[in-house]
Amino acid sequence: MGGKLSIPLFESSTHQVVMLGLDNAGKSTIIYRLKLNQFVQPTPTIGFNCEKFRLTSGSARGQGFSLWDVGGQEKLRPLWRSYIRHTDAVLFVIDSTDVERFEEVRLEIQNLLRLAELPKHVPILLLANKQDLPLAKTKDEIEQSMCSGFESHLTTVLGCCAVTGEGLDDIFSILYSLILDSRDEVQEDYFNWDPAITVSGYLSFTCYFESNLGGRLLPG
Ligand SMILES: Nc1nc2c(ncn2[C@@H]2O[C@H](COP(=O)(O)OP(=O)(O)O)[C@@H](O)[C@H]2O)c(=O)[nH]1
Ligand SMILES: [Mg+2]
Repeated sequence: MGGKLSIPLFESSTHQVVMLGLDNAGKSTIIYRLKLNQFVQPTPTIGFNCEKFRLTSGSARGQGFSLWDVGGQEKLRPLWRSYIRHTDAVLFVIDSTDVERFEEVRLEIQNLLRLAELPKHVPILLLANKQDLPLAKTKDEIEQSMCSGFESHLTTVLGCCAVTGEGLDDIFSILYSLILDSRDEVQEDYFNWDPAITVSGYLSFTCYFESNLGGRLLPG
């Protein structure tokens, strides 16, 4: 009997997603919930965890995701910088009840955008976690207080609860569509280059070269 040639129906690739957020936001609980489909009481993350997922249904069917759960304690946050350089998306988790630390969250997000130079094509999915608790701020309240200054990055906010799994069902489809939309934007930027700017840049470089460097670099 001859073997069947199997041709994949969907393009398959693995997307790198880094999970950031202050300690106690619920990052590890979310990753366990997604992996095991049950609540696991986590211990504080030292360093990082990485879990791999491959989707078998939904709009992200066939896609792989590596979720990097990076420790959020203050002394570990400088490590975020090295994770965001090669990521396809950021999943930023917020404890929606911890209003006292909202300012700290805002500062960390700003640092991420400005100091750590999160590449412009990397989208951010904010998870307003712990929506089961009575004092939790709603998704809209979190969006209003956290999302100014995000203009250069595609951003979506989702409310969720890592204990019950509510709000996490479509997380990979949403991540996948954010990643695709961001790539489209990068391509548009690339094709929208202005020939006038390129030509004037070339001319000014040529003038600069001839008046400042030419005499010293050209033989004779
Ligand atoms: N009530 C409630 N507790 C949560 C939720 N998500 C996480 N927790 C709890 O918050 C604490 C910190 O969670 P953890 O995943 O370790 O946070 P991490 O430091 O961001 O990884 C743990 O006691 C979790 O059980 C949630 O959605 N609702
Ligand atoms: Mg953790």
